[in-house]
Amino acid sequence: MIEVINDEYYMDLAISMASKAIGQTGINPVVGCVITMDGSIVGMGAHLQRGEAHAEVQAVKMAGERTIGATAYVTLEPCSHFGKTPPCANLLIERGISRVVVAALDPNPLVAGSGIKVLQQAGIEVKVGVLEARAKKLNEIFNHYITTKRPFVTLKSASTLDGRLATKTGSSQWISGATARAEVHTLRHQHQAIMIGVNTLLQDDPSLTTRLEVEAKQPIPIIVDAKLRTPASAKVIQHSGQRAIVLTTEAASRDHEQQLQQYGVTVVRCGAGEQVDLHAAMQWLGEHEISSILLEGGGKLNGAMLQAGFVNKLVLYYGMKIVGGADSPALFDMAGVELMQDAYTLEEVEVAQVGEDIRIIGYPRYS
Ligand code: AOF
Ligand code: ZN
Repeated sequence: MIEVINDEYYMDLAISMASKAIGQTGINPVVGCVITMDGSIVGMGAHLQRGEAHAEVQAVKMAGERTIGATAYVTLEPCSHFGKTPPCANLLIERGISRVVVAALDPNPLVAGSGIKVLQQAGIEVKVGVLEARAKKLNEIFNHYITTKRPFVTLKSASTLDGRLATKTGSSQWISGATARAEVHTLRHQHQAIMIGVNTLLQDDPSLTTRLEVEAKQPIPIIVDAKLRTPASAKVIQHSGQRAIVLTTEAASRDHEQQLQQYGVTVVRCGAGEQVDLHAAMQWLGEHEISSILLEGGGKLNGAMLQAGFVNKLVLYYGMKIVGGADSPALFDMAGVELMQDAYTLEEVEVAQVGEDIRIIGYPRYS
């Protein structure tokens, strides 16, 4: 195939650079920038870490003198505000860029179109919307967090074809094959935190670490534990790459809280009810700059999070197995809806074969 060289061609390169940085920019977006002049690429850059240079700054640096009359391709609208770094829109103007091609607007209320305006007022030709759908998906986490101040939650599961997480005796290894299990570690790398229920912790004692062929980012373990039953000896407390957060209620034992704190655990009391108040929990996590969570179940927590409207995306692996059993743990253990028309439905569904398993990705519609 011969790829025709046009605006999409260079934007594709910028998106590609940004996409490899998913998971490493914290609450910031991933952004890529390519600068071209006289038919050549003269600068490239990506935003790699919060607090560090924005993509445009990196690309301009590489381009050096060759920015006057150049075109800049940016996956996200250049910023117009003073954050941890000065505004990129001003930088592009100062460096004499004459044309800016943008994939998607920045939903950050501090920017939201004003970056484009600043460029246009300076007489720069601006084109918006090149590969926009891809660019928006690339920053689905950032776009959600910056507008709601709550974490983006991806629910990941491995279940049988009949929607069970284990057999009636609790046997669960393995439902999905090696290829699917390897993908899960990439998902862990790409999320800031990983959430499980205390029942899963007590049953499986998982380590919740990211294990890849290369060095990977370790998510913060979050345990939803109303009665504070998490033992200090649990692997997530003793061996995880990051200090755990345990979400509990007012009634939880102060002594046990102190014991967990000795291991660096943060215990957060969310509500005074029987269950952890998920609204309070999500609020707290958002305020503490956790912008993404990989939810790895159990069925009760999956059900509660879905019912509360906090699940933004589903990545469901189905092993080609049927186990039956009325009491086998279900993927969504919740009261259930009365009528089919009240079912939770998924949008933008993607189905793929992954090794011997099927992977379904979708976005729940809440209305
Ligand atoms: C861009 N290019 O590469 C990025 C942008 O705290 P700061 O200074 O890093 O600013 C963060 C905000 O800037 C972030 O919320 C988003 O609106 C924008 N990010 N903008 O032009 C970049 N990373
Ligand atoms: Zn910027």
